[in-house]
Amino acid sequence: MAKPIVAIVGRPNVGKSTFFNYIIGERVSIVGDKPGVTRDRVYGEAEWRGRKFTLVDTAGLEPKSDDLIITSMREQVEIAINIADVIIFLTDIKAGITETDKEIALILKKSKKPIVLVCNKSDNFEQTSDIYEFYNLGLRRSFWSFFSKCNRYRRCIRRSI
Ligand SMILES: Nc1nc2c(ncn2[C@@H]2O[C@H](COP(=O)(O)OP(=O)(O)O)[C@@H](O)[C@H]2O)c(=O)[nH]1
Ligand SMILES: [Mg+2]
Repeated sequence: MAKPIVAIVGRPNVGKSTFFNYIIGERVSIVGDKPGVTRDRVYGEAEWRGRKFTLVDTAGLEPKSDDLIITSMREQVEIAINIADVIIFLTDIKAGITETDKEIALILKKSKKPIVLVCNKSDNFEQTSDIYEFYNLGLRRSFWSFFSKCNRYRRCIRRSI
């Protein structure tokens, strides 16, 4: 069987590249403080409990306005839906749901692909109750997980994938 493809989608600056690098275990993808630093898709090979998969960090060019961000994200999500077997939808628990997140959720819902919704930047335990807001995205049949570059939630994400 061909290796499954897992694509990471999400608006700029939610931490896609950081997450990708963590799973791949090397600093392949570019991480930055400014939105949109990854210019193209970056592919990496990953393995978890003997299951190999290809992880894709998607991005786009640097959109300046909210409208352009939404257009570029839409493209990114469509590409992910076309190429991936599983899609990781990364959101930022500190920022909460934004218009772009809602747009992405709408497109993902229409696809029949399995979705793993990740509330990233869950840096401390108190923040995890903010996850309830994400029910408003309507992704009820998806898997849910927390992630933070700095704590134990790193573990549970691999189980979800
Ligand atoms: N506090 C916090 N910051 C994070 C976390 N993950 C990523 N970041 C920061 O968020 C910024 C954007 O990260 P990046 O991976 O480039 O986001 P991308 O645009 O979605 O690929 C960087 O400054 C990261 O260090 C996290 O779990 N917690
Ligand atoms: Mg990036």
